[in-house]
Amino acid sequence: MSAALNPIARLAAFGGRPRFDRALHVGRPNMGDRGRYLGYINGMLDRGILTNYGPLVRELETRLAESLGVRHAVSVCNGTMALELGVRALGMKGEVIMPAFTFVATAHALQWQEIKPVFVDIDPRTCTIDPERVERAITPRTTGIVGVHLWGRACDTEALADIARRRGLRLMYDAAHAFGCSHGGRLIGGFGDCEVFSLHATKVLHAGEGGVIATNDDHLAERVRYMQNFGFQGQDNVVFLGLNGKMSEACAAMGLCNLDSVEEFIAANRSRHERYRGGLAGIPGVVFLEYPAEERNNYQYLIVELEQGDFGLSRDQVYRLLQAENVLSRRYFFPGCHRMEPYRSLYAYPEYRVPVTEALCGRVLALPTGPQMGEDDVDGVCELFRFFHEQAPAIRAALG
Ligand code: T4K
Repeated sequence: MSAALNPIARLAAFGGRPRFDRALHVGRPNMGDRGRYLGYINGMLDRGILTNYGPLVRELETRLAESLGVRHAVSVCNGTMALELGVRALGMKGEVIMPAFTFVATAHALQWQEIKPVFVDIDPRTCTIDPERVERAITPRTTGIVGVHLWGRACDTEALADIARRRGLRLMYDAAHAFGCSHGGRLIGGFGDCEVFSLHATKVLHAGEGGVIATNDDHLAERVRYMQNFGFQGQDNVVFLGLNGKMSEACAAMGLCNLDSVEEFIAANRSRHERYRGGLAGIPGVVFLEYPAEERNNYQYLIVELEQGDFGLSRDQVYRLLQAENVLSRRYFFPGCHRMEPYRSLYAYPEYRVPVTEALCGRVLALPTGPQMGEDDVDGVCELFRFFHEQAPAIRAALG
């Protein structure tokens, strides 16, 4: 197979025609039934209710709360806003402990409110925040912990709940990647004080833009609801400092339409995951990120780690070679929040404090997956990896 590929890939690796004639993206939106979507939109236009907690937003919230098995699913305009509202409604301030290895929105949601994000390392087995490091990072100024269920793999919720209870801290989860994932047989959504989902276009369930705060705490849900609507309780009564964090009806229409099809998206993701696993098996230096077999996952992210010594090329070399082949992989989440502004300038985080994060940041690649990818596409990406490995000395020499 790789012999047949060789002429094309060799040319591409050195500036010829790419292996794929269209770009393969990470994060192409999953799309539900177009007719159903247009039905929701037509209903919205007929009613003339475009926002301010309309019927589509209400229906989405009800269905999400049912799907997640929680009492409240409060919709907002995006996942970052959901994080900010959660942090604020929980009364976090001072310092909050979170992993350095996440999308930067998790950190921004804290810093935007002048809370210091205290970055700690991750557990290499799960790539989620390491509870032992959390315990060691607590100071008198610490008010909370934000865990991130990275790529849908759950945090050690038991250990974190224990720390939060013993030390009197609030506990929130960034579950942006984790819709439809479980932990200990329980769906993610009901852990901690609240869990926050992103419904961004790149997520397994999306509304174009959107976010959700899931909680079983009636009081917290009420606070978040008021805060995301300028602090209004009723028509004239403002009870909190608030802002405009509302989800629009058009976004809710997209969310409802996709919720109808989310199990199909997950099934498609899973079949690509299995195909990649087979196609990449046995290539030295390619470590395939597995999801625990006993838990549910949405398989929205297809992650590999590259060990340069065994593979023969660095992650960054492979990233660029793939780009030349029209495979637009992503280095999620390079280089780690601690190395981004404003954190790099504001706080000093010597590398040794997050060594697992540092190592992973240099090795990780997210590959295109999902319904956009045919089986041939997956096979083609795997062939490229095999070819890059086999030709690594020649490629290294050519790249200089
Ligand atoms: N917490 C975590 C752990 C997160 O990962 C995120 C977001 C958040 C919080 C915040 O949630 P939101 O506020 O976003 O709801 C993307 C997404 O913008 C972001 O939502 C996501 N995580 C992050 C992991 O990835 P970029 O800058 O990498 O996205 P971008 O625009 O390059 O899109 C990725 C690819 O998707 C593109 O190559 C093309 C494709 N794409 C994208 C969009 C938006 C499409 O084909 N169509 C589209 O409409 O951040």
